[in-house]
Amino acid sequence: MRNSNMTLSKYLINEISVDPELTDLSSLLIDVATAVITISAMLAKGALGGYLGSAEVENVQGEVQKKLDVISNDAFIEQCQWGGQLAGMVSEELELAYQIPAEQERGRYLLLFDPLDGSSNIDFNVSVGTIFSILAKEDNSAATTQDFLRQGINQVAAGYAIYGPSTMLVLTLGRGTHGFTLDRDSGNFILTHPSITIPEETSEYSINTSNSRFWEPPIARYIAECKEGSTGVRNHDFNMRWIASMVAEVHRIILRGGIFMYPRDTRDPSKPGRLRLMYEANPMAMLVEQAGGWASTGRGRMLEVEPTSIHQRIPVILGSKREVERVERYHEEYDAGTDTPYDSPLFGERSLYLDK
Ligand code: AFP
Repeated sequence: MRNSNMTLSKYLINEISVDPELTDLSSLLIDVATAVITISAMLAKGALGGYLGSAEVENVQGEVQKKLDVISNDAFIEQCQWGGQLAGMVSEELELAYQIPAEQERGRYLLLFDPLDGSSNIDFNVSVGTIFSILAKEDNSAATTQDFLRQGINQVAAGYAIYGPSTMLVLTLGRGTHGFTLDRDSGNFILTHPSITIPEETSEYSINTSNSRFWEPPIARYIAECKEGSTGVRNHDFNMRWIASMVAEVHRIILRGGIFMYPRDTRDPSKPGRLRLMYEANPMAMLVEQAGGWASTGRGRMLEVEPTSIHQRIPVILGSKREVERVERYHEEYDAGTDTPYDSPLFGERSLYLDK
């Protein structure tokens, strides 16, 4: 599978030979990869780097930023703004869209990113990641907020970096999902996982079950059935994983199958989900679809959601196709009132899970 000669640069040169229009996009992706290497180096230092702990400020989401959230955000902006490919950027860490400095050449691409996803894990040396999405404008005029508000199907590239025992960049330009591993000796990303395919079926689910009392009935039904395993309607046992780092979760799922859910819940009616559409859900949805999986809100294809704001939250259900489709079906049946009463012991008190 591994081709030690296929660096990210060579891979992109191949892509350009198929479509010469990809030249600027490829340059931008090289800048993104350089930012990833910078972040990876800082993370690898751990406590020795002096970067751990809180920055003691809140971001636009009302979350207390870690020092590394701030540093990673700066690294991304610094590395990507000077190449002349970008019209603007959106980051989880910035309230407003970032404008390319006036003296700087602009391009027509828009970069949206979460510089450090799962940062609550950093202090404990657990895998974290970076997620990014790239859109294209018609021209290279300065980006307005409206320019970013495009459905995920318009993404021209998407990817994530996972900072684990090794650092990997997983990427799609719309022609499959491919994984590159950072060779720390040469500083190159090497294509180690070409054309990743997510197994269609799975026996593994990922969800934060501490939120179960806030779930909607279709999710409660799905999880109850998984938990019953071979004694219930699914007829086989399931396993569960929850790392609280979406990148790590998605990475495992695209390599060995599974379903990831951060569904809508009733904790805070003003928030229809926890994850952000533009720089978390959409890029992951593109990667997952390009790997043969499916990504949904539970009530529709993620990539077709019409965005309303750059920091919009959305319910996320993604991974192995058949499982995600099953969860979509449970939503459909519930919404139509045609879901059959569930006779699991967990549903003995059906009102536990269903609207009263
Ligand atoms: P941050 O980007 O703020 O670190 O949040 C990470 C995340 O949004 C996502 O990676 C996880 O799936 C989720 O949080 C875990 O959150 P819970 O603590 O609610 O399980």
